[in-house]
Amino acid sequence: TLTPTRDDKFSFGLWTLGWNAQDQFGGPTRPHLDTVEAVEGLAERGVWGITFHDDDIFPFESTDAERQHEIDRLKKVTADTGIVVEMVTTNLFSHPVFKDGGFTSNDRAVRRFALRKVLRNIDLAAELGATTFVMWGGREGSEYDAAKDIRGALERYREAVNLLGDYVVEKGYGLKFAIEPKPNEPRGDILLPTVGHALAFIETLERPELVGLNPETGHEQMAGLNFTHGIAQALDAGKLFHIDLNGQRGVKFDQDLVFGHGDVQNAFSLVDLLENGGPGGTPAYDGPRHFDYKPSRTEDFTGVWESVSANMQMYLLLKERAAAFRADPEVQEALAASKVDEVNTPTLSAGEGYDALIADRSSYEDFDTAAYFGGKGFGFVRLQQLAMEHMLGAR
Ligand code: 3MF
Ligand code: MG
Ligand code: MG
Ligand code: MG
Repeated sequence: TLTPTRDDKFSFGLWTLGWNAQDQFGGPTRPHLDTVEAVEGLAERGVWGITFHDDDIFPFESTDAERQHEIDRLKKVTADTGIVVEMVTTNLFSHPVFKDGGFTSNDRAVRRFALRKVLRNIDLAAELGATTFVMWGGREGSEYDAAKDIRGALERYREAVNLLGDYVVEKGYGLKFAIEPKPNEPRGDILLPTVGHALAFIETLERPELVGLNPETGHEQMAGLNFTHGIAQALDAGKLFHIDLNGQRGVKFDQDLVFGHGDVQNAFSLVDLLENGGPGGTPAYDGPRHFDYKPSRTEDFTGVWESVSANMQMYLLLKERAAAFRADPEVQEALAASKVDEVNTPTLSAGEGYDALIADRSSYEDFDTAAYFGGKGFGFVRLQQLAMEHMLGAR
């Protein structure tokens, strides 16, 4: 069934459907969508959770009373609809004060202000019962190599994340952090540009266990990388704390298309990994299926709501197609012929070390390398064709 239910754990950023569609070259093409209307519409469509930046629900310069008023409205509509606030994040990229970054601005006073803004929002995240706090450092970077001491900036990034770790531990909050990598846009180059860079950085923190990743489809694909590979490596490291699903077509600006409306083959392999990549074909990830996309600038509110549903339908459709692919006896035979599962067999036998490997003549001296020239192939093309036929509903 392609009808979403809460059990599917779909969630949306309020900044996605709420976007008023302004871009670098043109103003808004539709009004901002109010929080209460957005949450009600999501709940009606089977959505389970929402996420937001502080500035999505109360403007940057709000008074304490205005801020509280908006928080109360959000609390009421989430209670009325049963929608969960699963993740909260802080906007350290829109206001002019952050033009050279938040945690890594060259200006120390800005860095202290950024930390205070985040600490305040961590309290709000905990109060609303969120379990993940995302950090997308969109302005942490540079356009000019002469303008930024990258090692110093990474030190300051680490100092900031370490302080936030102290805070949540000492306050007893049940929150974990998820860093969201992106290679560029809005900065010319952004720090922690890919999943791999962020994984390496996390290991340098005081509390690496508190910090994981929130990878976004389009962000990896903007760098020409394979998102499914990135997610697999994040899972391998135990760091897939959250995910931003959307669509991107190639190496260009951050398109934020509907999930599956970009590289659909990669979307298929991703859903297959998330849903069937765990032990014995179980899901490999049990967190929110979170969409971070933008309803295109061409759309009116009917189109906005259609795009909301399209994200979930694409996910469910690909999940159904991946299940059909896995269940097909011909696919199972092709997977076996391609030795896809053999990569899970350790290369050394139990207890075998290099001495035994060197003593095994069949591994080298007697190994028939010549048989690989013109010999049996792996059959990967046939396997991919079967995947495509399932994807396109031809099987
Ligand atoms: C930008 C993004 C961000 C982050 C958000 C935290 C505005 O390309 O993807 O969305 O996802 O700041 O989740
Ligand atoms: Mg993005
Ligand atoms: Mg994007
Ligand atoms: Mg994102």
